Amino acid sequence: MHKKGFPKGFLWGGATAANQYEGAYLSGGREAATSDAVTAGSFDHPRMITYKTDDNAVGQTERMGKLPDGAAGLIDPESYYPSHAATDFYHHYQEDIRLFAEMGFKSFRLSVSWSRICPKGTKEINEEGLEFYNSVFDELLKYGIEPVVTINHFDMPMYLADEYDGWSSRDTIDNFMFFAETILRRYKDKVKYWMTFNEINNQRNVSADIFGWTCSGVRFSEYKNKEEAMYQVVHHQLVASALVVQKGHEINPNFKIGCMCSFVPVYPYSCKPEDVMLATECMHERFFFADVHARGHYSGYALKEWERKGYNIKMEPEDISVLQKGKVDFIGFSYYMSNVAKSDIHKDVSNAMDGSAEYSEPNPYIKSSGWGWQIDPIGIRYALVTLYERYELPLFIVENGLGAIDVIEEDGSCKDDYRIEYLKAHIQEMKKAVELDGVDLMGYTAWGCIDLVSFTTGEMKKRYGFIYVDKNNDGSGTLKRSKKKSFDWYRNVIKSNGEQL
Ligand code: BGP
Repeated sequence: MHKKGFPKGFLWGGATAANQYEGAYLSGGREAATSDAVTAGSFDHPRMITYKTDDNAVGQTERMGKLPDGAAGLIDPESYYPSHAATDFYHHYQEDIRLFAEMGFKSFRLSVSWSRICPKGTKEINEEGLEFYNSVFDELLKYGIEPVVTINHFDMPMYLADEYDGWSSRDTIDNFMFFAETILRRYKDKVKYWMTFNEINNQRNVSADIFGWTCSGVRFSEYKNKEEAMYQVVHHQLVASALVVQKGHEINPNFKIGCMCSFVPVYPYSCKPEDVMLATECMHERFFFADVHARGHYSGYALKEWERKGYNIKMEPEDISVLQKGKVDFIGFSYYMSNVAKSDIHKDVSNAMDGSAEYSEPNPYIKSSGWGWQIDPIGIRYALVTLYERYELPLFIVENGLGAIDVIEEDGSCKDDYRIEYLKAHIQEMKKAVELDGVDLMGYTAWGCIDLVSFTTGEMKKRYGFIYVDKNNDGSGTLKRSKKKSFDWYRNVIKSNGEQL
């Protein structure tokens, strides 16, 4: 019989990240992370990194002094840092999880802040930090919500960035493994779904320091060859990810451990063979990291790129077998937009935060969000089919959503029909991938299910949530939570297992 709809046990839910949601950045024994030194920005005003160790550094940085205890040296008193308080999940987790449960969430994606568990990133544990996440997991499990944990989402302890130059150093693998093993062991009976590094492939954008800095504690602009430095960092992370997969399965064979990549499909602008071939090359960039995670080795085009450009990526002899033995159980990915490649253009896109690249043109057939992200629901089906046919692994959409400015009416309501429309169109296409294309899809966690800080701009006004949080771009606000119109809509989607959209 032809089975219709989403599978039983489909993991509907929402997604967040500590650096954008948790706040309490110096409470409970936590120390500063790289993301805490990034100011708020806007669409046309890039976020600034206000900490550096090198006097001659260039880029969007300013010298604010040496790293002291806590964080004083990374703070510019004139600037606002949205991660410090964010929307304060730390003090609101019970209230927020109650609201997620009311929507019927089957899963909730969050990340563990490394510097809350190991304040300096070294092998010293902060018991209070472990206790915090323990309480969060208990609260989720109380309502039957599966935690989906990103081990590392865009932050690293400041101390490691300072002393080791972050992931440039091979020693960081060892420190990270200590942190990862600590949480894998501690929560082995509470958490089943894990992902290693959030959007590991975003770092490929070496023209904007924010990606390398937050993900890896490295400012690629300080390197003579930014791209080579990025590949070295990423090699260390890929090895660490493979070690986590192996260690995790040893700790609990039932763990499902995945990777997490940002997936922005690239279409050819036209049927001109040059456009088609360019799009194929651009897709190599998209696959680069997932290929290693899923197949356990670097693909031919990757090795050729290094050879052609004369890159010398340092590896230890055992790395090849580590990568091979640490293949992921599933592919987690974010999907927000698609892109097009046109062979006869080349633009400067340094600091572009709208997903555009030097070869891309706006797609004339689709609209964009207020932040220039091209809205393409069919692209989510294209992404699912492409990834599934390439890897034949279960897929998990762990981020998707519309960043928009919400208006609170006088009666306190928020009529976010545009968000409902966006999500509905994407879920419809996602359903086709399951029903028609036979994709093995584990779940769907909508990004920023409760309002949180935008990563690319640091704004509050770029909201994604079903739940509104009273907090403004300048940090003011009561933090009061209220339901948007999309709250009831999503509750019904989950209740009907995606049948009623
Ligand atoms: C992804 C990140 C998230 C999140 C999301 C939306 O790249 O994994 O952390 O922020 O994008 O982006 P933004 O917040 O910039 O709108």
